[in-house]
Amino acid sequence: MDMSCFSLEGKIALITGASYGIGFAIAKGMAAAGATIVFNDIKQELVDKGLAAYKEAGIKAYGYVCDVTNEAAVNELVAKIEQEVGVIDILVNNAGIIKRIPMVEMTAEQFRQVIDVDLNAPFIVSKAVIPSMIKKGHGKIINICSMMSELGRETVSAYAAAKGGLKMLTRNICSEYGEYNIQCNGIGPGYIATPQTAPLREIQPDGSRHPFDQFIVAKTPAARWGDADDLAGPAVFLASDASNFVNGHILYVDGGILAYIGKQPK
Ligand code: NAP
Ligand code: GCO
Repeated sequence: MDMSCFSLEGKIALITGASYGIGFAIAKGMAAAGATIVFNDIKQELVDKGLAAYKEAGIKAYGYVCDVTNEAAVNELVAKIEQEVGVIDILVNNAGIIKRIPMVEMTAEQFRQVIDVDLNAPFIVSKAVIPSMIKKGHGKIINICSMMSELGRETVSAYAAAKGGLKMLTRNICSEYGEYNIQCNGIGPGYIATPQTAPLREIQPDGSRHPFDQFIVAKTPAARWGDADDLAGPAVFLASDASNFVNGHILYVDGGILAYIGKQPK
């Protein structure tokens, strides 16, 4: 088998919200496979921080300021990228937020904010890039889903609703645009050590590990939190020609947590 099917040489990848965290790790992996990296963040200072981090990693990335919930700004961003870099071959809808609030204490506005970033924005950005992918005759869209695309837990009602919706948006883009050689898949990370989950890993005043940290390690067959770099290989696979007949699939990269009922407490 010709392994060049895993190469991303000559491909342009837009990873949203990729100044750091999972997006940054996925971008590094795609760059290593030959892709040209384009990313955005909400604030110039974060774009600058991201550009410096990419440069330090030996990657010449293109960074733009853009709030992915703003459709006009996203359309402008895509047009600018097409003009300055080229047509986007690979889109990773990575930008996301979470608000951990008990549902009955969460305001409708807070719920909407999470849905806006985690579900509406992937719709907006995908809609902006698909026409050019159709013209080009191919495209890859990777939506960063979650364990919460399958499971619920206390305080994450908005996030779970968004990520569950993102799973089905992934399947619908697959259904609607598969005939144009566009593959739309999801990656469902398990619990990954990034700024987003830092509050769940804080060392307690008595020096012990956070109870949720202990819970997740016990619930994960790999017996560890994931590292953002654990997601790079799966992302390269879904961005490459190696996955041209994989469509509408959510690839869980979770150390086995979804497969495991959990240990009997000692
Ligand atoms: P993170 O560390 O909080 O990074 C999120 C990134 O998204 C930041 O760069 C953030 O920029 C950006 N962002 C947020 N709102 C944005 C907007 N409106 N427009 C543009 N950029 C925006 O999160 P992460 O842990 O890397 O997670 C990345 C993705 O993976 C998210 O979709 C998350 O839901 C998902 N995920 C994470 C885990 C995990 O355990 N960490 C597991 C499963 C899925 P700012 O810094 O400017 O806000
Ligand atoms: C939480 C975590 C999770 C992870 C991830 C798991 O509060 O439960 O933040 O939601 O971010 O989505 O896959």
